Amino acid sequence: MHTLFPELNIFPEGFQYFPDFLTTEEEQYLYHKILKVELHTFTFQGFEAKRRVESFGYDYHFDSRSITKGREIPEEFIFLIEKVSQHINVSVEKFAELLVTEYPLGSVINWHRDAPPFDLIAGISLMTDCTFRLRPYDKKKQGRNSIISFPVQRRSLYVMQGVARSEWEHSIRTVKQVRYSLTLRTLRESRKV
Ligand SMILES: O=C(O)CCC(=O)C(=O)O
Repeated sequence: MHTLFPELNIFPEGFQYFPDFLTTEEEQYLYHKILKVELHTFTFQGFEAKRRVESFGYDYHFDSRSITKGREIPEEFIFLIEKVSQHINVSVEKFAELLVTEYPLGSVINWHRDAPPFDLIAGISLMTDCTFRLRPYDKKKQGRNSIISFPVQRRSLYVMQGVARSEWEHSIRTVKQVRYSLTLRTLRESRKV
């Protein structure tokens, strides 16, 4: 496993980090494709977040915690799915959803576990680094010393599954420059619609 701190392996089981996953050319290509995606402000229970999103493949509805089939994943992102698939040895067909997110200057993503219908999460970061944080989901295990905070660099890939996905939650600290992420998700077997 390639991690930023290979000698320390600070991550919970099921979290992997791969710096320099994209080439600079691939990052630029994807950035220009993202600019063509019609993003909308993320809202949750009536509150508007600063970040803007669009999903393909499946759409997750936060209020009902359910998914419906979405628009097809655009052709220009397929090479990315193939690259991730090869890198982590998960078949292309398993990647059911692509979420495109723009984090404007000063935006965050607060502590959360990923949406229940999804299983493996693969996150690709573009245009700037961010500070990513993990902490136990169980409130009794939370505390200052339980937070793992580390840089997630532009052009990197992280993968969350297993314990890191189910027993930990994650957040991203305020971004200092506009960040984009492409999140690929597989579906839990029981959630296929
Ligand atoms: O932008 C990222 O890398 C994290 C995305 C995320 O956690 C989410 O959309 O739930």
